[in-house]
Amino acid sequence: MSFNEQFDQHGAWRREFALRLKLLADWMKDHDLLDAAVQERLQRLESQVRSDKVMVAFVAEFSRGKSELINAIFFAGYGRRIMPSSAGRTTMCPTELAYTADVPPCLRLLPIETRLQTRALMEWRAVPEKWTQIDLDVNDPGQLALALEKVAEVRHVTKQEATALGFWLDENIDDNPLVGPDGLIEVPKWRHALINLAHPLLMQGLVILDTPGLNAIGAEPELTVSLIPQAHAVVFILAADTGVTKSDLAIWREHLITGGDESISRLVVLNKIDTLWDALSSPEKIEAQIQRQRSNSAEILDLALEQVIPVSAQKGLVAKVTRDDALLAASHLPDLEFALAEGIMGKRQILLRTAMATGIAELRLEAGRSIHMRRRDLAEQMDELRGLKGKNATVIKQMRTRIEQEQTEFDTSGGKIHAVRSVHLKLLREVFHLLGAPTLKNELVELTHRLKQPGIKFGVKKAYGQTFERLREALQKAQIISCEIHNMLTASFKQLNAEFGFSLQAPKLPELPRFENDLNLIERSHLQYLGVSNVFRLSQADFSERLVRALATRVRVVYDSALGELELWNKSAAAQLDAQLSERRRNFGRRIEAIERIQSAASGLDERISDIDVRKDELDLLDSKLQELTEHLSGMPAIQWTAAADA
Ligand SMILES: Nc1nc2c(ncn2[C@@H]2O[C@H](COP(=O)(O)OP(=O)(O)O)[C@@H](O)[C@H]2O)c(=O)[nH]1
Ligand SMILES: [Mg+2]
Repeated sequence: MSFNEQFDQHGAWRREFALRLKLLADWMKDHDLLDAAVQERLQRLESQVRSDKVMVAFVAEFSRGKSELINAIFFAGYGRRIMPSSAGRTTMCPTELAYTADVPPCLRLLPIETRLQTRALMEWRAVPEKWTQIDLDVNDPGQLALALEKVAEVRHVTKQEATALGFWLDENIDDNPLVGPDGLIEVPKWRHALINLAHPLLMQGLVILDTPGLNAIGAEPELTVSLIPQAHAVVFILAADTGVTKSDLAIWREHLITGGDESISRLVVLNKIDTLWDALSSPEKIEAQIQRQRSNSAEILDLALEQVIPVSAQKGLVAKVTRDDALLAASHLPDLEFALAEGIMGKRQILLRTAMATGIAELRLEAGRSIHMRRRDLAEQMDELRGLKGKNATVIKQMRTRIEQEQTEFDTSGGKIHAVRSVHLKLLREVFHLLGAPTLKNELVELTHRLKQPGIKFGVKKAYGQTFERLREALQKAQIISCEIHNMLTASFKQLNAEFGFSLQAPKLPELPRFENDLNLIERSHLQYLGVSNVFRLSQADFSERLVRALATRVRVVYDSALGELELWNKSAAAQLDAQLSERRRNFGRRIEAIERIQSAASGLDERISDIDVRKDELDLLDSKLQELTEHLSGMPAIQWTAAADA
C-alpha cells in the first residue's frame, strides 16, 4: 500500500469515527441526556477528529532530493514534477503545501523584506495583503509546476542589505554565501511560501513542509524554533553520492536531535541510491555498497542501521509515472512510504483514540447521572401516589399543598447555589489572570531585554531558564488554585446533594503538568537553535525581538490550550448544576400535574401509577441503548497497517 492509500484509509477511519460520535451526540441530545459542557466537549472532539492536521517536514541540505521525494511520494499522480527539483539550489524559501477551503487554489509568497520588521512569521499569516498571490490551475500540471518555480526566485543585494536580512554574518565567515563578482550577494526573494491545493491528501489534513538548505534555514529562526518542532514527522535526507557532510551534520544537530521526545517521528533517508547502480557491477556488489553507505551514515548519526532507509526518489517517481513495478521496488520508495505512514498515522490514531476514550467515559458518566436522577424522581412519585391509595379528597389536596410548598422552598434556596457559583468564578478569574496575555507579555519583554545585553552569549541558557521557570510556575500556581476550586466544589456539591437529593459530582481536575512539558520542548528548541551557531545573531538589530515574538506565539498556544481545558472544566461544573436544577423543576411540575389529574378525576390513581411504570421501562430502554451506542463507538477497530512488502 502506498503512503497515499494509507493516508486515505486513515482519513476514512477518522470520518467514520466523527460520524459515529455525532450520531451519538445527536441521539443523547434528543433524549435530553447531554448537558452543555459535555456537548461542547463532544463537539470539540468531533472537530478534532474531522480536521486532524498532520504535518510532515522535509529537512536537509540543498540538493539532497527533498523536493524530488515530495514529488515522488505525494504527487506522482500528476504525471510529472510539481515541486521544482533540479541541480543547485531550487527551493529558496520554506514552502508549505496544504489545503484550506477559504482561499482559491493559489501560491502565496511573503517577501523577504518582511524580515526587517519585528512581526513573527506566524503573525504575518494574518496579514494577507502582504503576500503576493498567484492563482493555480489544479487541472493543468504544467501551469502548476511553472507557478511553483517562483519559490526558487532570488534577489541580489549589497552586503549591508544581506546583513540586515540575516543572510550575512561577519562573525561567521565560513557559513556566509558567496559574493558575486559585482560584489552583490544572492538571497531568496521570498521568505515563506504557502501553497493551497485541493489535492486529496491535503484536503484530508496533510500538510507538507519543504525547506531550503542550511544557510537559508539558519536565517529564519521560526522555522527551527516553531515550524519544524511542531511537525508530526521530520524526514531528514542524505544523498548516497555525497555521504554525510559537515553541513548535513549541522542540520542534523540543529533540527533532528529530539532529546528523547518520542512524539515526533524522525525518518532518515539515504537518497539517490541509483547513483550507485552500475551496469558493469554485479547486483550483489551494488547492494553491498548501498549497505556500506547506509551503515556509515547510521554510525555517524548514532542510529541503528534499520533507521536509515535507502531510496531513490527520482527512480521512484519515474517508476510511478511509467507504472514500472520492478523499478519501483528497486527504488525502495514503498519501504519509506510504509515507515512514514506507520510512524505518523499509527501515532495519530493512538492519540485520537485516547482522546475519544476520555470523551466517551465522560459522556457516560454524565448521562448516567441524568438517568439516575430520573429514576430517583420516578421512585419518589411512585411512593407519593401509592400513599394516596384509598385516601379522600382532603388528603389529596393536602398533598398538593405540600408539593407546592416544597417547590417554593426549592425556588428560594437558589441563593445557596448562587453563592457557590460566585466563589467559583472569583477563583477562576485568578487562574485566568495567571495565564493571561498581559502576564505573558511582561515575561517576554523581560526576556528580550536580557537577550539584548552585551555579552549575553554565555548567559543565554540562564536567561531562558529563568523565564521558563516563571512560565512553568504560572501553570503550577494555576493548578494549585484549580485544586482549591475542586475542593470547594466537592464540598458544596456534597452539601447540595444531601439537601436536595442531587447527584452532583465535581468534574475531574484538568491536568496542567503536561503543558509544562510543552513549555520544556519550546525552551529546548530555542536553546538548541542558539546553541549551534546562531547565538551570534543575537547581536543583530531586532533579532531578539523576532525570536521572542516567535516564542510568544508558541507559548500563547500552550497557555490557551490550558485555559481552554480550564474553561471547559468550569463549564462542566456549572452545566451539571443547571441540568439538575431544571430536572428538579420539571419534576415538581410533573408531580403537581399528576395530582391535578387525580383531583379533577381525569384519570384514576391506578392509571397514574402504571404511567410511572411505563416511564421506568422507557428509562431502562434508554440506558441499554446508550450502552449499545457507546460500545459501538469505543469498539471501532484500529487500522492495521500492512507491511509494504505484503502490498
Ligand atoms: N540520481 C538521482 N538524483 C536525484 C535523486 N533525487 C533527486 N535527485 C537530483 O538531485 C537534484 C536536487 O534535487 P532536489 O529535489 O531539488 O533537492 P532539494 O534541494 O533537496 O530539494 C536534482 O537534480 C534532482 O534531480 C535520486 O534519487 N537520484
Ligand atoms: Mg528543493
